[in-house]
Amino acid sequence: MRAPDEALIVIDVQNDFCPGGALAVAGGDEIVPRINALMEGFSCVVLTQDWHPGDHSSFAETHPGAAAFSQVDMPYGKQTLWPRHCVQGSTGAAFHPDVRTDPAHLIIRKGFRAGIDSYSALFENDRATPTGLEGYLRSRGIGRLVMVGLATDYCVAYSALDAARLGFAVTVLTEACRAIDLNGSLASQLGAMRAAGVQLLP
Ligand code: VGL
Ligand code: ZN
Repeated sequence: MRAPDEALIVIDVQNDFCPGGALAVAGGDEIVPRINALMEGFSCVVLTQDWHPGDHSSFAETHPGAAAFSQVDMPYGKQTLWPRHCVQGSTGAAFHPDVRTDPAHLIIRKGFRAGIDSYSALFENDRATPTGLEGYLRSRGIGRLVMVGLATDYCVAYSALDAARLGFAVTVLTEACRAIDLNGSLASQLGAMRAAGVQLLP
């Protein structure tokens, strides 16, 4: 059993990020057995769920003429446009059917405001609007986070970087994650995590 101040944070292991999904991450489903096994060892388990309204501003189709995987300027900075994914209540937004959800103590949803995306489990993409997860973790006495899930270079990396900035000790288990890898994003986000003191372990 891990120490009582350690939490497992399972990021966005949802159908749309798995093979066959709207924003499929290669091998996204391969990480499920390991994640299920990891849950056994933690006294705090949190799952996150990307949870967008149908007209979310991160969807390419919300911006007439814009291509998926291009970037637009939003009031909070640059935003990559994605294929429509993880629409609230859809099958794509559901957890992969093999992910164990019973051991989860908290399921936190993010990206539910139409005008702003939220890659991170802790802050929306303005890096300032909190999701509430920090308060939950601190009030449970959690100081150390182990992160796994999808995608390494987006929601996992943003979560890890925010958590490190808040002073949590953060470990990312890279082999229990899979990446989108858009224009070198995987290498650059692995570098950013290392530089921020995030421990990267297999
Ligand atoms: C994610 C892109 C858009 C992720 C979520 O979970 O990494 N990536 N929405
Ligand atoms: Zn999303």
